[in-house]
Amino acid sequence: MTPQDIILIGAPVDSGKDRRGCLMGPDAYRTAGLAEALMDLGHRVSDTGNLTPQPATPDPALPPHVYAPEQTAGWTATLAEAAQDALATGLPVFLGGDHSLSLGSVAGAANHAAATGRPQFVLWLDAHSDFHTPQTTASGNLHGTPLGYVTGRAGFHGFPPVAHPVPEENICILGLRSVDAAEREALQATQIRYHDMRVIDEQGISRPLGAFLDHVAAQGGALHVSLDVDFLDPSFAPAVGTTVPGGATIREAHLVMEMICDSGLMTSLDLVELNPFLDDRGRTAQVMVDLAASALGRRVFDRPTMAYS
Ligand code: B3U
Ligand code: MN
Ligand code: MN
Repeated sequence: MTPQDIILIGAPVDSGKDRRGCLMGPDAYRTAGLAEALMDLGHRVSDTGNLTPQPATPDPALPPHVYAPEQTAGWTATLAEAAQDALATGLPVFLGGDHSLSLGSVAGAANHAAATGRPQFVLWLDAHSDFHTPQTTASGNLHGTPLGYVTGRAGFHGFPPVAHPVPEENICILGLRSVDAAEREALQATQIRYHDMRVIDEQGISRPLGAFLDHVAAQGGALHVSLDVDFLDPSFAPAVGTTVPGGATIREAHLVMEMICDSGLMTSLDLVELNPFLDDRGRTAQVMVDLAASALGRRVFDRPTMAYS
């Protein structure tokens, strides 16, 4: 892979759910050697340190059970700006932080894509669909809402307006095995490509992913990849608050990352939901670092690029 300017952006977002610990994520990735792994691949790597959220005020129009909305709204504004700025000079990797950081990282990426005349695409690797709005979430946890926000669903009172919603048909979700009823109903009415673990069991992971990557390439798109720790099976990646058995294996996850790398399409990446407080001697942090390295060029042997669909 040609050397990239990679910008590590620490985003210790911990407001997207009531269980604490994701704020330690950025330092766990640093400790597990993310920058060194990417430099070993020949990339130029800078670490901007950790962001802090802008102040924001709670909006009374939000349902009262929504957890810490003003903090997440502040993070969203900060992260959208950081994403847009970083994309002007390189490939940002957001070190989360819980998945509510993606309200900002994806919105900012979409702003950058619009400014450069490219369509924005999103690959969501997750056990959950994260397609709630503040009105449909039963838990009140905003880490379950980023795809709702960036597609422009209504109800995000007090959050920055989404200047460039990501078109539904530009989104692919892989790894689903926990979808709430309200999300399922809403998702089924969209053009989003969503694939649960049954599809992966029946078809393998390269079929649905390859078809999506071919589509992104044909459209000349920019691709944001959002990797939730719980995409992986908890037996390999225990450091996450919302473990769901039956997830992707290490091998499936590396194949996903290698295919993303071969496609040459990835323009930004989130590493989210790592809770180091729940980890087992850093093994989940290490798996996430290894997956990021695969997405950015680490491999055993080169192989010719091929179309999958
Ligand atoms: N859909 C549930 C669970 C959940 C979503 N994202 C995570 N968990 N990590 C909810 O609370 O919205
Ligand atoms: Mn998620
Ligand atoms: Mn999840």
